[in-house]
Amino acid sequence: MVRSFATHKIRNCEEISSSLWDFVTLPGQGTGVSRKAMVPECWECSPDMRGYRGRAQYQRDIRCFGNVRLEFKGVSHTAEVYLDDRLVASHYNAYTPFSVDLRDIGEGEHRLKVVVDNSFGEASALHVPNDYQTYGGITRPVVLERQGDAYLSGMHADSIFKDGQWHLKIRAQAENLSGTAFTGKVTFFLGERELASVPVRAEGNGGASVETGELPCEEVTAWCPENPALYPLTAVLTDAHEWEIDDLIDRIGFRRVEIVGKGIYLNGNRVRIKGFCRHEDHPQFGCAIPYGAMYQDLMLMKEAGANSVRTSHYPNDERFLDLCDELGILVWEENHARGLSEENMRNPNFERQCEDCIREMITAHYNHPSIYIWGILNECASHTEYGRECYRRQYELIGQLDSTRPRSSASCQFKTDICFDLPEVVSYNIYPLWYHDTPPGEYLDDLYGWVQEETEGAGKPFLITEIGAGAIYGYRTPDMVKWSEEYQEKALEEQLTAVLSREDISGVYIWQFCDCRVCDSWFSGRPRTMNNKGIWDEYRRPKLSFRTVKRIFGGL
Ligand code: ADA
Repeated sequence: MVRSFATHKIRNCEEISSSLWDFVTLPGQGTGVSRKAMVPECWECSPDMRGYRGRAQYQRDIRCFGNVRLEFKGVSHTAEVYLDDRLVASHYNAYTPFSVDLRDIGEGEHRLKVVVDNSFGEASALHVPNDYQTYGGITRPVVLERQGDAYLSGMHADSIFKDGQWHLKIRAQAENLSGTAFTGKVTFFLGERELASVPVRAEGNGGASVETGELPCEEVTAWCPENPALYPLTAVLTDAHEWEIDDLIDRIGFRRVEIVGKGIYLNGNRVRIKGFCRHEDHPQFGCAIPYGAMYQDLMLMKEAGANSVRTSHYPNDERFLDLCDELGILVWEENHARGLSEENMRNPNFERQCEDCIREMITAHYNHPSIYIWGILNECASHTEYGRECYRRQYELIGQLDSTRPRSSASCQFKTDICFDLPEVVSYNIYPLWYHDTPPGEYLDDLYGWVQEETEGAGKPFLITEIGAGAIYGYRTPDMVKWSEEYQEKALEEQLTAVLSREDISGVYIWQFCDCRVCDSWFSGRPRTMNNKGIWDEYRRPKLSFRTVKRIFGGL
């Protein structure tokens, strides 16, 4: 499945993943592999591809004709797409979707090849050896669609509360694949109810956007964690003959996120974040986590009493966000970056790859009510002038793409961050009792005081976006030493109490939900070549600290 609901009734679309494709490793790396492979997958999860870093090719035949659109929800990390040996698309970044329009395809079988590369190097500024694994493969679903001469390529909706009721303001984009002008209209429905109809005209081989006014929506229920009410929003494209030629179905929630003083507010109620940072990682599936396993992760978080998840450190699978919408779990979603130094940020590909990721993330995920904030550049060089200019440009781009959500960035630059004038929310990753033994309350007061007295982050909401400690699952000892489950539980007790006892602080994300694979080169500081700060281990077995987190978060 591609989403947790059907995104079209008129458009002919078919998921061509969830199937075996032909697979072969490409020359240049060890002995070759040539066999069938499951799509989606991470190739490292197959016995003959453990640790493979390089290029490989997936191939299958597709039967199609006319105008065809291929959408890849995620390929890790660089893709080249060929149809009948002609390069038709390429894309960088495992965590964002991309698509290609193919015109006037002749009737019959066509050969689809996807060359995938998960190697590191100068061309990859964001996928670098890091404290998480970069896998290889077609890791998310692939969709094949039939297009007419014109189709709807996107739709964003803003819910607005005014004059005592909810309104909806919708923007949609139409694409014209023919050489002559297209005229028609776009009709919007909330559920079965027609909201508005807007004329559209797109020049040949061009596009056109349409926008409604603020449409009153009586009798709708606000989306909130306690009652995550969702509504299908449909756009139907009709041509000059009134024929319905395409449609687009998304799902929305009526809610508003506001910053008032030091508070983050949802529908007028102050939010207190109690969350987990989560990598898309699993010992059997890598980052290609099946839908059911995503659901189980979220149910474990709810059992612990969490109300939010941080997609550390990249945009997540759309199906996971669908589940957060349905389960009422608030999401901090962020672009792809972790711990990149100024030198890394000076990679000539860095800025373009970051901005592409931001555009693709917001374009694809805009309508998810569960996303309450956009994050950027986790622990990058926000303490240098060069780094600050990158932060400034990326915050500015987010503001252009979405003016409805606050922005932030998880900083680790203790008392040296120079970017707090830029975001709406100030966020920090801190590890008292792990990387240093300062008492959490003392460390927090010192840092918070500096932000309030010395920076332009004063008076803004303040989030702890990472706090935690490591524990090897099963390592039990009364000695209360680091890496024991007992020590992790004790550290988290003090850390979470320190954060949540300070009413001014808007909340906390525990690093991290479960243990995850890290790159081989990180083995020295990471026993098992894993990041072991999970409250659950990689098989989602709870460590001792789960009971303490559950008590403090107010779990079931
Ligand atoms: C940083 C980083 C995380 C993880 C964490 C740790 O805060 O943002 O990705 O590496 O440190 O485990 O030390």
